[in-house]
Amino acid sequence: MKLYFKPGACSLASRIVLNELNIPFTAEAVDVAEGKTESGKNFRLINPNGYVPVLEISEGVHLTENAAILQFIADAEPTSSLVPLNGTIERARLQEALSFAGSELHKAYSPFFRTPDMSGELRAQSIQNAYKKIQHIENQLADGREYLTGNTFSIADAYTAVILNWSNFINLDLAKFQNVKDYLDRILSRPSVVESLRQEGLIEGNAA
Ligand SMILES: N[C@@H](CCC(=O)N[C@@H](CS)C(=O)NCC(=O)O)C(=O)O
Repeated sequence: MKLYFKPGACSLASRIVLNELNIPFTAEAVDVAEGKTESGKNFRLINPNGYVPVLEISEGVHLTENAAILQFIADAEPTSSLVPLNGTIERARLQEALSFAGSELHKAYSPFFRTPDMSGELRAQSIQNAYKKIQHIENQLADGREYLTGNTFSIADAYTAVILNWSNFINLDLAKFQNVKDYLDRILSRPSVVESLRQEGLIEGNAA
């Protein structure tokens, strides 16, 4: 399998899950602005939407969209605790958390990257919108659970943590969300996450 990625982008969630499950993979960086991969391929031919992640499952077979890719990877190891079995309420809960990450939380962070010099009223509104989505996670974690769907780490946590971690890059203060801060710290300290950050050059260190 090959992961097309951009360092630190949402494609990091797929890398975390691949590493968490010790699935062998290769990775190729994409310059999404230029529409070119590291080896010079036209990325639009791989994903006409022009964004990462893309998982190449075999020659010419490409899967896009975080929620689909994360489930596909984790379903390769059905006995792992990263995804519950299909058809169970637990799986539906996981898909609920993945949908929230993709269509609510991720989209609330997007304006900060689309308009990096955003300021004034627009930035204030974007912060309020992001806080509304983060508050939902804060509330979910308020019953003492360690992860979104209970006490085991899942693919939804990989995706959610990658997004929440962007707060550091856009100066979004998480101080009023103590549960979220503890949750993020817990995930960032997982060996698979540390290794993934290292592989993308986001932290220094030697291979695990
Ligand atoms: N709906 C897509 C969104 C993916 C996405 O937003 N990718 C961002 C990085 S986090 C990207 O590649 N943006 C570049 C662009 O849109 O040009 C998914 O869930 O996979």
